[in-house]
Parts: sequence; structure tokens; C-alpha cells
Amino acid sequence: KFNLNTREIGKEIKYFDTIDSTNTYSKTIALEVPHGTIVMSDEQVGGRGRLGRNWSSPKGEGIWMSLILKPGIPPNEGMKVSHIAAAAVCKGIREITGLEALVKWPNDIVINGKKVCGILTEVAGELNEIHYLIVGIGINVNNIDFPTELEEKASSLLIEGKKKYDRKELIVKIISIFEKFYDSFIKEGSLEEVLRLCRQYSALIGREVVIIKGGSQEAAKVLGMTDEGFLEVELSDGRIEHIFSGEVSVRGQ
Ligand code: BT5
Repeated sequence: KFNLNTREIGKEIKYFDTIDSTNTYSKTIALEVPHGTIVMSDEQVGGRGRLGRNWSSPKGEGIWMSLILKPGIPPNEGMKVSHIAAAAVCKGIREITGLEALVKWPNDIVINGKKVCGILTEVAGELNEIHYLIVGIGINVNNIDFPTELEEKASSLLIEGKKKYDRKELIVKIISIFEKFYDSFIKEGSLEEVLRLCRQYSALIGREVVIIKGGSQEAAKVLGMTDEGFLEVELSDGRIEHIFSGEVSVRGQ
């Protein structure tokens, strides 16, 4: 049971002990459930990242949830909702734990350079309008052990804060911040607060990075984030480029 004091988001919550992936399941019910429905599970056995990658989702230790949203916006605006989620998770984690969570564009939250949260936004729709949008949020809360290949790059709130955190309290906080940001985007078209947070708490702005595109890599310096949510970088030959998706890794990390 959750005491969500939200207007629409999370009015209906579908809770599972175990599931393959909350995003995959959400797709199968999205057209039948109300806007704002949340699917969460204590464990995922087929948790997904982007591009078919895996998302480790052990039982009882994290927040593995998907928000089913039906905004009347064009599909190419969907990424903005992903930024809204990143800003909400970053702010929520900071308020509850006091830890210095940063947004690693486009969809990760990191603490001390390690990933504690990933966001997977999937859009279904036509040229002009989204039918639904699924925002999958995975947060490592009380995880201690990671698969060996993740040890170097992943962490949890427990590891960074050296104490256990109440998952319910985090969910309530994050969802209520998310709804506030989402409402002002949908009703007023404003992303002001979200962009301010993504810039203020950026893990990338001002850093030397490597941009990975397909098979090739290019060194760059991150200058900022545009109002559309693109990453603005300066390449080594001085050209300025706006990147709208993809992989960016901080050099030396
Ligand atoms: C993501 O993908 O970061 C998006 C993750 C979204 C997970 C949520 S959980 C609820 C919902 N249901 C789902 O099935 N998914 C969503 P990406 O940027 O592609 O990062 C994936 C990479 O992160 C993997 O290849 C690993 O290197 C790493 N990784 C896997 N599990 C991790 C974890 N628990 N913590 C940190 N890093 C992890």
C-alpha cells in the first residue's frame, strides 16, 4: 500500500513479486489501463536496458517500475519525458538520502561516478501522436552484490550511503516530483525546472568525454544541454555538435 498524494500517476498500481520485465508487461496492458498506471515488481528475471542489454534486478533490493503514460504529444517529444524522469529521480534521491546524485545524460543517474539508476523509455504511436509511452525506472536501492561485470561501474544507495533506505518512501517522493514536472510540461509546455536540474546536476557538462557512435569513438568536451534536451559538445576539431541519443562516457572513468 502506498500513500501517493498524486492526482493521476500511480492511482492504479499493479504489483508483482516476480515478472520478466515491467516494461514488457506494461506494453501488453497499456491500451486497456488508465493513464498513470504503474507496474512494479520485487524482482525481474528479464529486466531490460536499451538496445537489448540486460538490467540486473534482484529480489527485494531495488525499485523496478514502469509508468504507463498517455500524453497527447508527438512521438519525437517522448525523450523529454525521459528527461523529466531523470530529473525527478535525481532530485528524489537527493532529498531522501542527501547523496550527491548526478544525471548522466541521457538516462542514467550516477553517484560517485557509478550507475545507481537507469531509465528505459519506450514509445508506441504514429507520426503525429503517441498512443502510449512507457517509462521504465530501475534504481539500485539496497543491493550489495553485483554481477562481476558490473562491480566497477554499478552501485546502490546502500553502498554509497552506508545505510538501508525505505523503497516505499523513495517511490512516493519520486512519483510526486515526477507528476509535478510532467504536469507543467503537458499543461504549460514548460521544462524549465527539469532542464535547470539536468544542467545543475549534470555528470557530463564541462567534462572531457568519449562519444560512441556505432563502431567509432570520438573525443569531445561537453558544453551543455539544449532546451530540446540534446547534449551540446565540442569535438576536437572545434566543431560544435548536438547529440540526441547514444553513448557518452567520461574520459578516465
Ligand atoms: C538502462 O539501459 O540503463 C535502462 C535500465 C532500465 C531498467 C528498468 S527496471 C524497470 C523497467 N523494466 C525493464 O525491463 N527495464 C526498466 P542501458 O543504458 O542500456 O544500460 C544497461 C547497462 O547497464 C547494462 O549493459 C549493464 O552494463 C548495466 N547494468 C545492468 N544492470 C544494472 C544495474 N542493476 N545497475 C547498474 N548498471 C546495470
